[in-house]
Amino acid sequence: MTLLINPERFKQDFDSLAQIGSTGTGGVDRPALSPANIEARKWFLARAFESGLETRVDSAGNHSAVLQSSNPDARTLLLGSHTDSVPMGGRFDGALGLVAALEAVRTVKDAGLSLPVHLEVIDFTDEEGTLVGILGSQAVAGTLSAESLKSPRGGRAKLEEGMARAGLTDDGFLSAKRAPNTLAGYLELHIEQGPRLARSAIKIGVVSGIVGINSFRLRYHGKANHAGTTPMDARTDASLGASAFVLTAREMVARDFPNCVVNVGQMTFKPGAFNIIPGLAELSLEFRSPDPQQLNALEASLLGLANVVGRQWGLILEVERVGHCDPAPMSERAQAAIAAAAESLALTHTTLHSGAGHDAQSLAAITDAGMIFVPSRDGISHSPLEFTEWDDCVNGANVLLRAALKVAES
Ligand code: HGY
Ligand code: MN
Ligand code: MN
Repeated sequence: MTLLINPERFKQDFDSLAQIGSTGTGGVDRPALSPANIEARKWFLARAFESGLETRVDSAGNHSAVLQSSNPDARTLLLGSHTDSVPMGGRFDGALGLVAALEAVRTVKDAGLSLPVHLEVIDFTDEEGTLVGILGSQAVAGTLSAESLKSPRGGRAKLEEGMARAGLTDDGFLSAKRAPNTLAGYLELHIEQGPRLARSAIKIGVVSGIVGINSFRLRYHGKANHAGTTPMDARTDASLGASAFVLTAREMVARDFPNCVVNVGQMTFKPGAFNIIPGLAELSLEFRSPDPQQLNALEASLLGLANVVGRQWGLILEVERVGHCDPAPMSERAQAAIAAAAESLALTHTTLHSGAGHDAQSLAAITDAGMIFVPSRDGISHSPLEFTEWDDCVNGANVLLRAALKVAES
């Protein structure tokens, strides 16, 4: 097995995609179903069509490029990732994996290989959760609930806006499930988004499992009042409870859940004026654990803490669950194929767990799912500073190609 991707064509595509929604500072701003994300998906289908691949869009808005097997009853090996980004994100997160998958399938087509599987490159809708989170892949896995569409972490209004722009419906999302017996597996190349590979100078990460993520919107209700005339000891200031919660939550997790993380990415005070004591503080709470039981324990501790802090500051706490995805182990079969592919290219590799969420954790529910990591410079991601050396990108794409051939033949 000596097949290699075409690095020039791969780079040309990667750079073209990075122009769509470019921040001008090295990153991209392509939130799910935004005009920029829709433009990126159109670009993907056009490139796939030019390459002679069959293009499809399913009822969850997942965009695909397919290289059919000569056997019409063959199962499908999915190679995917996502073109949506976090606001002001990096140009590698998601995009690298999708363009590498397109390049790998084109390489198979150019080589005239006849495989016992259909190869399908797939761009999943809203991986990042600016609307729901791993939305398109949950739809394919059949694990998406109607509930999660009603109160998504990006807000129902923003979800409806994106759905209208892209011509999507709740029913469409809920009817996009693929039958597990039609699939031969799922592979995804992705940047590590952390420092481990870069620090160890190891070239390839074989992902063993992916973290579980829960999200809540917390609202602390206090009393808006005059910022100048209200005595300091007579205030019911929502901002104080919110701030106390953020600081104590961090201390608690570092102390009691050292292998977990917690983040408050948004905090809004209302009415929101210089001279009004905030009557409402709204926080976006997200926390992660590699273990399902621990994720539940972490949730109980954080919500318990949020209640105690609310009482301490005389505030009423409102809690709304806006997201949940289970931790997922990656398939041994996929991990073995990835490790063998790395060895066939004389690339060092190590097994590691993903602290980032990915579409692969949805697909793990219905098929053999595997992920390949390549190093992130200084471990930075979800920032325009996100960067991976191009040689590492090419290595990742070649490992994806060869792992796909191994999964296809096994
Ligand atoms: O948030 C994450 O972990 C991933 O980048 N979507
Ligand atoms: Mn990603
Ligand atoms: Mn991301």
